[in-house]
Amino acid sequence: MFGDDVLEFAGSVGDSIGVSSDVVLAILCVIFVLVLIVLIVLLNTLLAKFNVTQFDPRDSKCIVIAGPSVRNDEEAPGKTTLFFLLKNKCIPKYGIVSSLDTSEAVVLSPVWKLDHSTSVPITVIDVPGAPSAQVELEKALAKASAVIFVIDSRKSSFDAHRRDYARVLYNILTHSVVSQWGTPTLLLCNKQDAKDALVPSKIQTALEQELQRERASRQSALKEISDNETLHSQSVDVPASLGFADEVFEMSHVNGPVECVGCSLKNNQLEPIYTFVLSHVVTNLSSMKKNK
Ligand SMILES: Nc1nc2c(ncn2[C@@H]2O[C@H](COP(=O)(O)OP(=O)(O)OP(=O)(O)O)[C@@H](O)[C@H]2O)c(=O)[nH]1
Ligand SMILES: [Mg+2]
Repeated sequence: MFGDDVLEFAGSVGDSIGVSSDVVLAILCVIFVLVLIVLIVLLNTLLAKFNVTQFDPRDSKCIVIAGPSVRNDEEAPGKTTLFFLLKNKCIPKYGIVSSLDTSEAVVLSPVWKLDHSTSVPITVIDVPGAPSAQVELEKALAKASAVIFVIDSRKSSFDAHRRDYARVLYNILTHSVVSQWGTPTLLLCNKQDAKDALVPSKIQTALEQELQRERASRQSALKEISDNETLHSQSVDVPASLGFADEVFEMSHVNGPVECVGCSLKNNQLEPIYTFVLSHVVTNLSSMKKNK
């Protein structure tokens, strides 16, 4: 068999170089182990280089509420308002102040039913929009199975903060886990009750244009850095880019589904959120259960 062939081979090599077959066998074993180690290291390097994760790291029952923070509380998009509405079905009487910390709650809704029977508990995380919460946001996005990006639709507010919206949305859509696993994202155009509220389709188009600008400015900054680094012959880690470099950016170029809907949280309009979570989170749980 194969073992006999190896012994015979070790014997003949041993005879020809004047050592015992045991020594040849020991040398062959060492070479085999070394080759194995080199192969494992090479495979690991390749997987890390192409950012390949073998398993989905996301929590299948977790959604994240995100969006920028603004200086003026009146113009805050309404992330925490949404969080309280989902959690308590009402907004606190004492009002809401700008968030400093991440909040988390397990929410049950009669709409989020698995196979028309059991209500599925969903963990909702409200991450403050302040730049100091960037690390918190990255951690939350790494486990989110859906993201709700909240926007103040009022023209005056949206026009004043559209660059902030694009910057934060760009970071979300190019987050390594979100882009690799195609995490579904809902662009929630809140405050539709206001007279000057922009319709969701207008907001989506404006964000697409702004994201394209953001992409161009990041790419030119990156090129400058990489030119400098090349001069000093160091390698640069290239962050994920959004969409296709040579095409005008559209939300449909994003790896995961992106939906854009309007609502007024002030008027308790939670249907668009319930529907989104039902079709992108709860329905997936149902198919995961069937595949078990
Ligand atoms: N007109 C109107 N105002 C709303 C609506 N939803 C929320 N607001 C108001 O908009 C503001 C939103 O505040 P928050 O919910 O704290 O906003 P946030 O996104 O959590 O802000 P940060 O925590 O600072 O990042 C509050 O003053 C709400 O009363 C809405 O549907 N219509
Ligand atoms: Mg808040």
